[in-house]
Amino acid sequence: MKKLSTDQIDRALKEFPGWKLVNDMLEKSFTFNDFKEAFSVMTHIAFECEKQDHHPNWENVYNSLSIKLSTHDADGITQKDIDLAKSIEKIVAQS
Ligand code: HBI
Repeated sequence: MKKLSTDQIDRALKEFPGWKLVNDMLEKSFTFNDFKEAFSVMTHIAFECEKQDHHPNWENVYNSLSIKLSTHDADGITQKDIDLAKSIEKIVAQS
């Protein structure tokens, strides 16, 4: 899978606000009402990750969830990271 250029990433990120490119990773933090909601969203995301065979670096502290995406095989950002970020936005919007 080919690494995306910064321009390509910037263009893709225009579609969904809040994601930042930091140290070659896409990252965004979310805050939920409580731990149960955060963990429920994480569970939905986890199943989507399995479908896409693409997995985040993530940290959950009570009702907060921070997600970082990169493609290990490409050592940078690929379309797989953009696609997963889109799916995460959809899942969070439905929570
Ligand atoms: N998840 N973020 C991320 N990056 C990868 O390169 C990756 C993955 N999940 C599974 C996966 N690659 C498989 O294709 C194997 O390379 C482990």
